[in-house]
Amino acid sequence: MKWLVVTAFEPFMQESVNSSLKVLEALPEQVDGVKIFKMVVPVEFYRCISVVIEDIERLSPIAVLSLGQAGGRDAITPERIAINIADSKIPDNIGAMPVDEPINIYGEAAFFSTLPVKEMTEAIQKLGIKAALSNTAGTYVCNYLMYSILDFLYENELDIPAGFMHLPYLDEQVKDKPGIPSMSFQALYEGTMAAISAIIKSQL
Ligand code: PCA
Repeated sequence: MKWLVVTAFEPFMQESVNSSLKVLEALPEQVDGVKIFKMVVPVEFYRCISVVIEDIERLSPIAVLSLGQAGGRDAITPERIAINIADSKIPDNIGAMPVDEPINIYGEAAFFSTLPVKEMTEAIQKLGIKAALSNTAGTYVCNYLMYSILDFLYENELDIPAGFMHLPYLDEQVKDKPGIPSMSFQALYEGTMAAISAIIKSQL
């Protein structure tokens, strides 16, 4: 059985939904013969990674795609790089707010995504959905999870491609936020499916 692990985050800050979680919940059980293993991750710096590690080891998936919400972005953005720093201006869901803190004091400065980020971006754009390759996943929990997964795979010499993709707000989330960009659920869902197909294609 071939698995693709897809993770998404719980809502955070004052939001009652997270666009990445809405998309995760709607994903089919299987894409192109590969089973999708869905994981919901808490928006907590120090716990997010421990939730995913066990299943990655157990399933030995063909790849790991993590999803998160980047409120304010106007495009679906595969992330190129994760950096070894947690530097937060807002608390996580249990109040932690690390400042200038290395994620792993013995770790590499950064890790590049090992997913086919350009193919993912192009596959989304081909559908007429706005997508762009991003060169920063920020310094909040999403970057923390992306760095920690890549660090774990590197340290354990596991040859599993992994990376992150940020999604804009859903239309319903910006009703009280004038001027802030958003996308329809359909666009976020279809864009994510296109990225998943690109990942699977690269692993065949
Ligand atoms: N987005 C946040 C954390 C959880 C999420 O969905 C981020 O970009 O770091």
